[in-house]
Amino acid sequence: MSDVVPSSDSSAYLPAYLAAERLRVEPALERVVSQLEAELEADIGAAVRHGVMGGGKRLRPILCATAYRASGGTADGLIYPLAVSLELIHAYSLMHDDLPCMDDAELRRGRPTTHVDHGEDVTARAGAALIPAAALQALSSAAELECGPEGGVDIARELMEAAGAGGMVGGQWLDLKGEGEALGLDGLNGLYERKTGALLMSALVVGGLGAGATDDVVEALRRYGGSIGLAFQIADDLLDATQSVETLGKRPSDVELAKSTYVGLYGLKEARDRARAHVDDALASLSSAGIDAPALKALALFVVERDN
Ligand code: GRG
Repeated sequence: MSDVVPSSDSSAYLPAYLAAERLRVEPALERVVSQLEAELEADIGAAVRHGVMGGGKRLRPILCATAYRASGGTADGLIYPLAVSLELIHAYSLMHDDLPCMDDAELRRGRPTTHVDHGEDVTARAGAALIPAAALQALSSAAELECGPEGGVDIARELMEAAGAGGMVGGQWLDLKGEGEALGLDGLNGLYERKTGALLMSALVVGGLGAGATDDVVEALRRYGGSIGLAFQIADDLLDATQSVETLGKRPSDVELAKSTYVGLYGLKEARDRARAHVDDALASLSSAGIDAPALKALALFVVERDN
């Protein structure tokens, strides 16, 4: 099993890989958003467009498509419609996370948050519309990929479980409850695994399932996803503590929200070391299943070395 990227040790190709991937993700997202705009009231559709099409790294669909190829998938044109179902859930989560009843954020991806431009009630409805849209998108694109009825259900279940109470929603709940409290390592890891890690992990698993990968490969992708999920959120803590509002394009910061973070627990150096150790675990998971995927290796490093 291998993917299209020649080598993982050169840092030069990753930006080109990410840019090429985004060029495939954006049109697939545009198709879904246009269809939703046609179905929804104009104000809700406009908020959906703001929340989904406003930039972002597109890491989850890129991980999904990369895992698909690493698992032997070859229908390259058909994986992006499936991969964007992950981004629809991610976009809704950011729209709702930024609402005044949650993090009350005014800036995201360098722009006013969706509710600042479109209002709270419209943003709440637009975000909710993205949840069933994501499930339907996963089911219809799994059918196009000829995953079979069971494969489609497995994919949709994976996505919805990751998004649900045992995953992202549950993690967000812990996050909100934990504001102003000093969480220890176990509390913080449990929160991060659910709030951020579950959806990142499911991006990998959905890619593997889309390719009809063996159980061993899917489980290795799951372990890889779990490790990079933690590394990603620790890197987020590091960025939050070290980068300007302009670089990050978001406000408020964790400190302003009185959140527990790895930086608060361990300081910058140890937090960085711990993030890198999770990347090593992710790479070991790939090796253990014989997955030779330079792009997945490079993406694991990107997760901790990114600057926004
Ligand atoms: C009902 C309690 C309840 C929750 C609803 C709002 C919500 C569900 C979940 C929020 C989950 C959340 C905001 C997790 C943060 C994940 C995270 C680190 C986001 C930043 O991801 P990037 O860096 O963003 O990939 P870009 O902008 O690049 O897409």
